[in-house]
Amino acid sequence: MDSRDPFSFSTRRRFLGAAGVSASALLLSNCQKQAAESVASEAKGAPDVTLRIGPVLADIAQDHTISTIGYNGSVPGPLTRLKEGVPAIVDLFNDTDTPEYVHWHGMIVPTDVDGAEEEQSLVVPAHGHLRYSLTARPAGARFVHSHVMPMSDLNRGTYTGQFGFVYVEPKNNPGAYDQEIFLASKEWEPFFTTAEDEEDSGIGTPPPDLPKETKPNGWEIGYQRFTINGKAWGYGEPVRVKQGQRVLFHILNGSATENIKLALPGHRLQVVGMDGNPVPHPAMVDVLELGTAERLDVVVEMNNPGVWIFGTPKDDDRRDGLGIVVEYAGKNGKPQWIKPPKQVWDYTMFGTDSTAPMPDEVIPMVFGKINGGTGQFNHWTINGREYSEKDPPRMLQKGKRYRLAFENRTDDAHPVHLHRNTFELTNVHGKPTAGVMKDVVLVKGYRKINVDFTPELTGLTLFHCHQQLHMDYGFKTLFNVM
Ligand SMILES: [Cu+2]
Repeated sequence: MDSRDPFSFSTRRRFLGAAGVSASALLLSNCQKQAAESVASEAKGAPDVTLRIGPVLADIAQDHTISTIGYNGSVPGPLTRLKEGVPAIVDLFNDTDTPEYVHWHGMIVPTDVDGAEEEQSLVVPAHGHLRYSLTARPAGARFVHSHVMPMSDLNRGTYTGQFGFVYVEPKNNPGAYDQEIFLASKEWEPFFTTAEDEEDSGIGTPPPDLPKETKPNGWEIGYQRFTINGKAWGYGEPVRVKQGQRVLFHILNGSATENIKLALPGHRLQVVGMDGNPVPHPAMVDVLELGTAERLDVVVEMNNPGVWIFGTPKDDDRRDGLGIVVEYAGKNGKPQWIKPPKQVWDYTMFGTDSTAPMPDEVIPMVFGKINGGTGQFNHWTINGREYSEKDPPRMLQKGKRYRLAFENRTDDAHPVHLHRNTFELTNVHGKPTAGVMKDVVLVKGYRKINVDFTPELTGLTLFHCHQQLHMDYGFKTLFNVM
């Protein structure tokens, strides 16, 4: 296997033996109370992962440098490779003036190391250090990102460059490909706008009993620049391929707020995994769709020699950088773009049509919106309530199967995420499905989706919309697993 990661680097890890590091051992506690560098830790030895949070200047396009916060001086941060089931020592340094949370998205880990304030996870103090051990699982494409609440501050949280791929290597790697490429998309230079995203394919019909809006829509977020792997297309190195190769792409939507589409002209894209988990029915598509924080594993047969833009079908965003060049050996010239056919993304294409087992309990989750009015923020509700830390978490029992029945009574698409668990899509827009395992699902406007999960780990578990502005203004809730 020729593994050339476009951003491969210095963090290939040495895996320590398990001596002194039990799988579940949390090696540091009370860190929130520690002021800074001198954190005493029982986790001895060299770290397997080091992330240093700090300012980054990144050249993202010709004559265009951005100033942001990132991991280890680059955007995205380094690709972190971990081995499934093997404990790893993690060192987190924070060179900024504000405390940070580093969230291991898609991993089933204890609350202390999950990196979410609502779960009372360990914090990385301002100008401080945090060390702990975690055991990575399940295998597949995960990622790490800031989990602070930026609210109206567009220089914090997921609006910054604090994100990076985590690949949890499976115990058995099928390896049926010639190259493995990691692609992470990102938007930069966010600004407040009143313009709503015009294109939202797959929206449903508003329910007849929906009350009439009394206020106009509040702030939305727009962006000036777009990148894949930190570069506008044509500026960074292309993905270099040879005719006849099978290329496995791991793709991450690293956006704070945007749901995106991607197409590679002249090629069909076989989706083999979603959110890092293999799908039961790998299906061919022309256009990929990724809600905020979703990942896709995609196999492409390179059988159309040329120089192509693997990019967004949205002309404005592609003009502003959202894409990467795919260049066949021996081919050169201007990268080509061809508008892909229209396609409605359908999760059930990748599942089986069997009916999932009945859950022990169904938990209705109705998403609502309270328009903020011009120059204000919209607020978001689950079952009629905005998140409040005063609300007691909903209790769940470890080992029971729960069904979250999402009903989106808003016209926005919500990429909703459950921490510390993997869920199974069991019904999409009224159609039963099974076998698609995810940790984020994009619930389009006025649509219903059911997901089932069986909590394996006790403790607080956060559920939220991954659209940062939605999460910050009410769209989250806590479970507590006993
Ligand atoms: Cu949302």
